[in-house]
Amino acid sequence: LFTHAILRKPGANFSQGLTTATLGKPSFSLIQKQHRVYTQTLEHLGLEVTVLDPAPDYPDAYFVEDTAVVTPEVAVITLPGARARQGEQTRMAPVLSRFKKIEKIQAPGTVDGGDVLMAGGRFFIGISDRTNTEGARQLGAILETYGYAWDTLAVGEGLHLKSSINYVGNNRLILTAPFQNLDLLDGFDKIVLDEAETYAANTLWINDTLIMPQGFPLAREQLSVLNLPIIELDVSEVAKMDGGLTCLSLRF
Ligand code: CIR
Repeated sequence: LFTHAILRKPGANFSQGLTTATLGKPSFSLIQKQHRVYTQTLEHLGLEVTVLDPAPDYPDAYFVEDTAVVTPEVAVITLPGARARQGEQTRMAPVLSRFKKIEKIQAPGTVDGGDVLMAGGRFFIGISDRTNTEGARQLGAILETYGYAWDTLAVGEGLHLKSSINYVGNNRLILTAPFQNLDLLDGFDKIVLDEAETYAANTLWINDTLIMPQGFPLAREQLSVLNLPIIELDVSEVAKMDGGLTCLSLRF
């Protein structure tokens, strides 16, 4: 059960963050509204939410998920793989240290939290343009000391592992087609997304409620077999910056 979440508000310069998306010009007032609704949704689900102020030097800093990997026992402060984002993690460390014991990824290792998936008590670490094998090795070594099993897998397309795979409870993954036949994921039940709806892979499972991005009817139908409440949120402006629902919070 998650009891806490940490978020950071997007700042007025958020559109200067990194992006490869070609979805148009993002609106500050609209992302502020979408971020508020997201915050309220987590509060309604019973989480105690800490909302940090924007970090003006880091336009991507509201994607807090990338700065840490939080387990019940420990918060591992990452070293984000994008040079422009290195430094966000040092802002997060003191905040998380109020809640958890802290460990840190060290250069030349890099890890973005968006590449780290916890599924059924074990960890999958995506190797991507952001997370390198040395970062994965360091993270895995820390997780092992707390009794967790871990594996790496290649992210391939998409920014982060969790752009393409997420855990939705009850031994089930929601994922895009390229990941469906991986031996490593054999033991899981899978919801495989339609090619037109791959963005819905970034669905957030919180205390047996599913929060999914708005506007993916096939994915919604597929998820309905889980018999969990589903909340759809509009994150159009977040998507324009290559982000999604999971990126906007650290949950623990
Ligand atoms: C970046 O490129 O780093 C940001 N614009 C988006 C980060 C999204 N984070 C995530 O998927 N965990």
